Amino acid sequence: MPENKIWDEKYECMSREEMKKLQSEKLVKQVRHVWDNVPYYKKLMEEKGVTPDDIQSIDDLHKLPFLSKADLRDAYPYGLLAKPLSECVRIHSTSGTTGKRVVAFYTQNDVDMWEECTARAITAAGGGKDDVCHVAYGYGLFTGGMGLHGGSHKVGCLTLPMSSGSTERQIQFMQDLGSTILCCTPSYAAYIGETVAEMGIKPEELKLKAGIFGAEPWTEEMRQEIERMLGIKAYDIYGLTESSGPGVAFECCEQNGMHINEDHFFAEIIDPDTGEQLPEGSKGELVFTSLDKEAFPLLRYRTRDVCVLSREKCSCGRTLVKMAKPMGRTDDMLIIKGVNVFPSQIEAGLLKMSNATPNYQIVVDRVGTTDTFEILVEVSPDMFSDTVKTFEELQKKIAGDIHSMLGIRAKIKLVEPKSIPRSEGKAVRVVDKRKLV
Ligand code: DLL
Repeated sequence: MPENKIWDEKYECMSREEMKKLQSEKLVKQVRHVWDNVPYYKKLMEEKGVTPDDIQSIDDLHKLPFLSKADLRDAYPYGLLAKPLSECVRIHSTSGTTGKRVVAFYTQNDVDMWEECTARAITAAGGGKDDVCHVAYGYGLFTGGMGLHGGSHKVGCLTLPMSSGSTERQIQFMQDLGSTILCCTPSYAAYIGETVAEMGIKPEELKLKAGIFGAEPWTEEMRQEIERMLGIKAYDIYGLTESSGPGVAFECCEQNGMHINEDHFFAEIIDPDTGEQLPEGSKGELVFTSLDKEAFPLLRYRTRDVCVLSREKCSCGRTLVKMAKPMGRTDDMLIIKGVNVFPSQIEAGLLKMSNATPNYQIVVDRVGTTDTFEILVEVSPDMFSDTVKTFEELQKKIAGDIHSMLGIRAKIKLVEPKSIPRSEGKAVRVVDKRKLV
C-alpha cells in the first residue's frame, strides 16, 4: 500500500454535517450569481417557476432546471458567461468532433480552485515536493495538460510539461530526468509501456512510481496491465471541460473509486429518462453543480456519464463521496442488434485473455437492416508467430466469451501487433459506420 497523503484535510475529511452546510451556503450564493448574470439560465428557471428564494439549501437543488450539452451549444460562445470577459483569464474547449465545440471560461479564482482539485489528486497519488511530475496529457485547448500542470506546481513537484506525442523522447526524458509521476490518458500510458519494453528498458530502470490516468473509460484489467508494464500504481482521475477539467474526482490509495471534490462540485445521480433524483447507490446519469465557479458556473449539468455514488467509509480518511468508474455514457452507448453494449465491457473481457493486448477496435456497420459487429484485436508478438491452429483457437475463444458476455455474436479478427493506430490522446475504440449513412 503506498503512503496515504492528503492535500487539504479540512475539506477532504470534513464531517457530513459541515459539508452539507458549506454546500448549502455556496449553492444559495451561486444560484443568485447565475440568476443575476446569466439571462439564458434565468429564463430556464422562470420557465420552471423557480426563483433564487426557492433555493435555501442543497436539498432544494432538485427544483432547479437541468443544463445539457445542447444548452451549451445553443449559448455558444458567451451565452452562459457569468463574469465580464475582462475578469476572465483563460479559455478551454472540449475535444468533441461533432457539432459546435463547448468553450469554458475561467477567472483567476476559477483557475486556482481547479488547480487545488488537481493538487489533491497528485497528493493522493503520493506526489510531493520531491517528485518529478511528467505531464503527457495534451496541452492547449484540452484541459488535461494545463489542469495537471497547475496542480503539479501547487504541490511543488518539478513539473515536466511534455504534452503528448514523440513517445521515445518522452521515455528518454523519463530516464534522464527521473520522472516519478506520469500523467496521461490510460491508452497513452499503455502505449508508453509497450514502447518502454520495445526499447529494451525494464520498468525498474525508470523512477516512475505512480500514474494519474483519465479522460477516457478504462477498466481494472487495463489498470493491472499498465501497473505491470510500467512498475507503478495507476490512479484514476475524472473531470470534464464544462466543469473546469480533470480533478472533479480522483482516486486515493484504496484505488477503488474516485473521491468527488464535493466542496466545489455537488453530484447527483438521476434517471436519464425521467430526470428524477435516484437514491444513493443507484446507477444512473451523473449530474454536477459547480458550487463556486465564477465565470462559467453550471447548475445541474447533465454529464451523460453513467455512474454510481457511494458513501462507504474509505480507509484513506477522506469523507468525500466516491464515484465508481463511469460505466459508459447515456448517449454514446452502442446499441448493436438491439443490445446495449459498453466498450468497457469488451475491453475487460479481452484483457482477461493473456494473449490479447489492450489494443482493440470495435467496428459496427449495417448491411441492409442488420447490424454487423466486428472486433479487431491485436495479439502479442509471440502469439503472432504461433501456429494457425493456436491462432484459430484464440479467435474462437474470444468469440465465445464475447457471445456469452453480451448475448450477441461478434466477428473477431486477430490482427498483427501494431496494426491498430495508436493514440496520443483519447483512443478511438469504436468505429460506428452506421452513423455515416
Ligand atoms: O477529458 C478532462 C480530463 C482530462 C479528465 C484529463 C481526466 C484527465 P473532456 O474532453 O471534456 O474532459 O471529456 C469529458 O470524458 O464526460 C467522460 O465521459 C470522459 N472521462 C473523463 N475522465 C474519465 C475517467 C476531459 N476517468 C468526458 N473515466 C467525461 C472514464 C472519463 N471517462
